[in-house]
Amino acid sequence: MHDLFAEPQEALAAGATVLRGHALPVAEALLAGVEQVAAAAPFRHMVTPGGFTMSVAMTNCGPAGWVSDRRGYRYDAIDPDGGRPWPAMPGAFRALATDAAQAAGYPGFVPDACLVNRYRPGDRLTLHQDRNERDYGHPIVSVSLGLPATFLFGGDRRTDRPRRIPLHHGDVVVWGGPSRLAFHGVAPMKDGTHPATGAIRINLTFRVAR
Ligand code: MD3
Ligand code: FE
Repeated sequence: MHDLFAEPQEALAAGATVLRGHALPVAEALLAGVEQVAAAAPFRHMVTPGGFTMSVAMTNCGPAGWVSDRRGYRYDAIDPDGGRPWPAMPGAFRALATDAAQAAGYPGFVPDACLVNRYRPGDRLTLHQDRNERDYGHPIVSVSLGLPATFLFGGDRRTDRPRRIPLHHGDVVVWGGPSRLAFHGVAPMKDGTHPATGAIRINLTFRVAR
């Protein structure tokens, strides 16, 4: 049983909650899971529909994987690089996502998709909305591991000036309700090393895609 009052819980915006350090007790297990997933479905740089290669490297686990290519963005059960289903979602991943969602007020969250993002210094994610999921009634749970990042949290329009939110190793953010379709991104990563990952940030993003 997770103690709701044992850690700082910041309301970022309506429906969005930062759980500082929530993943610290399982960080090593999560990173071991990332190694396992990447052994079966290696990190790759996807291409956007507009023809740009993303600086962030990605892979997936679970029944539905997020993919991008010249044809568009979508979820697919098959890894286009390997031609096989994405690796299973490690139990520790699903348990953490369900627990964090519950702690933020979203009971019964069972993700079918986990996108694993790998950032190196200089990498960034430009402002975007997550709109490839069927039902925006489900929240998104994100877990930060390794190097810190500056998360950019905007509004309903791309032109709304984003807030800058520092995210550190072990932080978990749950985005639901009115925040679910907010524009967001990650500022260019600074140089550095982290004891758990070296010069890398890993972000796990859990979704109900279908
Ligand atoms: C706010 N990843 O994979 S996770 C993504 O740190 C993505 O790798 C970022 O944006 C990363 O699509 C941010 C946090 C996140 C995810 C989804 C959101 C924040 C969100 C959806 C709506 C609002
Ligand atoms: Fe996103």
